Amino acid sequence: MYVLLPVILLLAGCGSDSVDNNDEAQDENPSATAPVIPVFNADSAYYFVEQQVAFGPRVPNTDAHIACGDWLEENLKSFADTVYVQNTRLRAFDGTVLNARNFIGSFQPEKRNRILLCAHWDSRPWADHDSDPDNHYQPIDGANDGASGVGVLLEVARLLSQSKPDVGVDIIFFDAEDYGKHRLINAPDPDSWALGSQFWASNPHKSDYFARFGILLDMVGAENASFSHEGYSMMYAPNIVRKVWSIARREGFGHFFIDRKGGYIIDDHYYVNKIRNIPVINIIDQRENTPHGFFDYWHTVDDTMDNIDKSTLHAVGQTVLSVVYRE
Ligand code: AHN
Ligand code: ZN
Repeated sequence: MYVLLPVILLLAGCGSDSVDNNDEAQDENPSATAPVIPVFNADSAYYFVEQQVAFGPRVPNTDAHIACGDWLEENLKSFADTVYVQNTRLRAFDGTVLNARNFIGSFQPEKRNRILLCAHWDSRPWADHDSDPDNHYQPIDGANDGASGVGVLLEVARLLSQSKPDVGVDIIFFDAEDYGKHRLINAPDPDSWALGSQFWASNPHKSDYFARFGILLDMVGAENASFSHEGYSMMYAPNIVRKVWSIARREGFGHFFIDRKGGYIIDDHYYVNKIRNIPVINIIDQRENTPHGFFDYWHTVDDTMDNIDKSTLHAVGQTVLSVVYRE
């Protein structure tokens, strides 16, 4: 009997959620000035990823895209102090007019000192890097490419609603990032990616909007992810890259956050840097052993829940929280 009791207590301990753990951490904190950093719940983040994928591919101008957008807005409203929705039409490289929505969730909007966190929520209409040519015009689930970054940020949003950091935070879910030029269609390429962030950068939700710095999450859910120093991040915000990577290493995530030079990726952060002059870095999974430089299933029909790894979501989510709550 006396053997069973500790087991039961242990199980009860496992069942308590991150909020309870948090309170304990606060009680035990020996220093009054050290920030209390919430515990990132990777199960919760994983579930947010799963729910997005369950709508089907979030390709602009489809029912799944509308339904997932409505779901995102509802979730963001449950966590943020203020939610802005930008509803607009954007012209894709092939002439298609995309009905697009950017969602902006503001936390402590009265604060002047702000940090921007962002990810894209749409998924690519074409698996143009699939090994099977029959799939080259099939849409992708985008579990990693799209849903992972949003899932991590929804969990960050949930935790922000429970305890306030010293800084204000804006979480932006950009639309129409992944409608860039199809590999096999002959068309002009420049600026065909990241249409939602290009729109927001030219038309921010508040005309005088500024954030001290920003972090973009792109493909943060694959097994053995490798986050190297992305080129434009180093060009526009080298000190932010160094800060984030050093916090990640201190948190024990040095195997994901590698101190190595990565490639230059045209992504949402590029336009926010270039057009809005806000230093934004990209935490993006770059590989040295694949033909395109990204994870194995990039822009293939295998970018599914089967290839989402909770330990990667956890490393990125906990790192972002540590950055935010230390500011
Ligand atoms: C280019 O391939 C030019 N940019 C990649 C940005 C991207 C696509 N991120 C996810 N999907
Ligand atoms: Zn993509």
